[in-house]
Amino acid sequence: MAFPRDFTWGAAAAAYQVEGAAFEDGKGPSTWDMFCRKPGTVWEGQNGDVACDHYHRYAEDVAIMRQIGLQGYRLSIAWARVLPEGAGRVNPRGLEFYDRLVDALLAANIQPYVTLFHWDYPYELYCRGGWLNPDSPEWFADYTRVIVDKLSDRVTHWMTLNEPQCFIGTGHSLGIHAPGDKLGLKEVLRAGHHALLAHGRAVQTIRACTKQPCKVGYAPVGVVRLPASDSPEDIAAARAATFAVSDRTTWNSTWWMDPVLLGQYPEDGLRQYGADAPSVGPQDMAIIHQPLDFFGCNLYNGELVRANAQGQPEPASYPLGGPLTAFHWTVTPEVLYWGPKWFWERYRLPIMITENGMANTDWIMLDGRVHDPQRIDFLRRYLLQLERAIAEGASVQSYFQWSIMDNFEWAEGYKQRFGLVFVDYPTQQRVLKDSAYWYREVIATNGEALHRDAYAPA
Ligand code: IFM
Repeated sequence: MAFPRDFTWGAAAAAYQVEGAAFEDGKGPSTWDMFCRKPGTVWEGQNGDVACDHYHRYAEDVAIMRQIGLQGYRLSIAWARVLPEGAGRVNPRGLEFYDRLVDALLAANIQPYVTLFHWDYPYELYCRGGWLNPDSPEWFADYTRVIVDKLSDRVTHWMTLNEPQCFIGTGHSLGIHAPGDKLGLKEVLRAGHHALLAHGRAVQTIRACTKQPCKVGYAPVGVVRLPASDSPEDIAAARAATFAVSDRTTWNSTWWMDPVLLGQYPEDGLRQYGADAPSVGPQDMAIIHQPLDFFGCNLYNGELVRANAQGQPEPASYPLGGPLTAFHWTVTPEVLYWGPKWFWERYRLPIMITENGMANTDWIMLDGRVHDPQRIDFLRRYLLQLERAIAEGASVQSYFQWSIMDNFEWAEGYKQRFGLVFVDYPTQQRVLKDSAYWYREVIATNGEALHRDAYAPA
């Protein structure tokens, strides 16, 4: 068995996607609260006002996590719940929610893994320029201080930003996520640079303010290209493509990882973005490049690549009729093999898989249960690949399934169901899916159950 004895099996969610209580107890608006109100932004005009009502039902949800046997739960903090204007005034009732949640998790023997920013940016700060404002890293550092002062007597695992590629690219360039902007590349990359500085300032703040030794990381998307075959040429091409900035979008790994983990923007990115690359102040890289304890990485799928006649990467087709999730994402389990392997080789920092999972067409069946064999098969295939990466030497410390329960899937609204737990939104009833019972076995056996071919759900 490759999974280390102290491996952490967990699941994840994010504040705006589950909490609800969007305008309660003094919470300020976030860009997502406002974005959802614009016609045509979210499927069926849905929003996160109620979501899974986790704000009120967290005790029930923690009891479910305990039933599944989770060892860790990755949650995020809603910045505007704690600082309604994003800066300045603290809302004690907002802070108390996270206080209660952390206590409940620890009482259930579940370690909280706290992400400081998972996309719900305070609306008032957005009106002051948001990530484009050069003060935005300091706003984030000040907010971080409030959270760390309150929770670090109990919280020992922190992540700064979730998926900067998405909240910068999807939110500020494509305009299909909050705040819904379609800025030019120069502004997009400037906003991104400020987000990276915010990461660095937050790490400094956590280290300075923590009340006990803690571990700090970061959770970008792992944009991984996968070899179309086992040939050494295709493998080399896929590896090269994984670490390349090959277009003028934000959708790559190294632009967002190299500054944080190596202290510099990648050369090919600087060439690719040219005059649109951000200007880097003399101290900027020192701030961004803080020592980290782990490298969080969200991995779902990867595009296939093969070597052309010159050995250069070129796109390869996904197999005809190959499996697709309900989101129409490809199913490529090897992303949990090549991703951790290559990221470990390049960055030499222990890895946490901070998100992985799939959207499925789940519903409560006539027998009252939610049968989701596709998700069990998906997770089993992916986790076997992760085990292979670990067996070959990649240092991987934990795995967080996305998501503990069905939730608000951003522009897709409630259409996509990623949860181990089914949520019937009109009644807020929770039903454990077959995959939740299966995952319980995986956790209880530290991965041994992955090798049982005919697992019959309880
Ligand atoms: O739901 C999202 C999450 O918020 C960020 N990573 C991808 C998930 C699935 O789309």
